[in-house]
Amino acid sequence: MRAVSLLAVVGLVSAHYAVEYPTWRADSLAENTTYSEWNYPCAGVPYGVGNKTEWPIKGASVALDLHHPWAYVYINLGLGENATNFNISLTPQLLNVTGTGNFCLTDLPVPDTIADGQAATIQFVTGGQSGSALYNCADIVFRSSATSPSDGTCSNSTGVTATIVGQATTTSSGSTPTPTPNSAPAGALGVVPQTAVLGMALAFILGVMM
Ligand SMILES: *[C@@H]1O[C@H](CO)[C@@H](O)[C@H](O)[C@H]1NC(C)=O
Ligand SMILES: *[C@@H]1O[C@H](CO)[C@@H](O)[C@H](O)[C@H]1NC(C)=O
Ligand SMILES: *[C@@H]1O[C@H](CO)[C@@H](O)[C@H](O)[C@H]1NC(C)=O
Ligand SMILES: *[C@@H]1O[C@H](CO)[C@@H](O)[C@H](O)[C@H]1NC(C)=O
Ligand SMILES: *[C@@H]1O[C@H](CO)[C@@H](O)[C@H](O)[C@H]1NC(C)=O
Ligand SMILES: *[C@@H]1O[C@H](CO)[C@@H](O)[C@H](O)[C@H]1NC(C)=O
Ligand SMILES: [Cu+2]
Repeated sequence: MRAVSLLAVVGLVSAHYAVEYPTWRADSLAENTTYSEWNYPCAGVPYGVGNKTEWPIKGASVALDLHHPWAYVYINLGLGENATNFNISLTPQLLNVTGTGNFCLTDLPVPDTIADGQAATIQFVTGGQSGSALYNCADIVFRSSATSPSDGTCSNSTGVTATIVGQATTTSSGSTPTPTPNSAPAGALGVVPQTAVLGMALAFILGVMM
């Protein structure tokens, strides 16, 4: 096991998350590249490096491999080749996803104006306690004939659950979060005690070292 020096901690913080489906533009966690998930909008991976996945217009899903104890997760869509404006939200509710491992969202709300053959880029964003964000992108072509991977491929690991930020209700894996018109994030974004921050930092380190 590696010694937890300050340098190691800096390195460990770069463990972040992976996009399992659709195929990401490039492996932004690979150590032999200059890519970094800290970089907006696509982890420093230029357009054209990756392949395009044929992604269903109806019943579209995404799968992530999360490495942190919890993270805000939001997913945006930018239309066109080499999109730079990710102004369509596929997660209208800000999610706090707890647990590490596979996280799968199904039936994402793709706008019904999108036509077969439309090129686009999905932008994945995860946020932490400090407000800093981590990015990844996946390039796609919408296809009405395409189908998402079956449930076995896209599933939630045990203990991975999502809560809509600003809403008290916890949804367990397998259930769909219920939208609330008046959800206000203020309560959930309140002050966190210093001990919690320290605990989180340790959790980050331990979570990544396992
Ligand atoms: C980085 O390493 C991976 C696996 O070790 C390899 O497949 C890939 O080609 C390498 N990329 C570059 C840019 O060297
Ligand atoms: C793109 O697809 C080709 C052919 O399937 C594959 O060899 C290559 O590794 C893929 N590139 C990326 C970045 O996934
Ligand atoms: C994509 O857009 C960026 C920003 O406008 C530009 O720098 C880059 O050259 C474009 N890439 C391709 C492959 O068109
Ligand atoms: C989203 O961005 C695209 C590309 O810049 C633009 O054409 C479109 O009008 C924008 N849509 C909204 C709802 O802002
Ligand atoms: C995974 O969990 C989320 C949130 O709890 C839920 O919305 C989603 O449907 C689950 N995925 C699967 C494949 O059950
Ligand atoms: C997100 O969930 C984690 C774990 O349940 C919790 O510790 C954290 O405070 C939550 N964050 C917010 C802002 O609600
Ligand atoms: Cu990280």
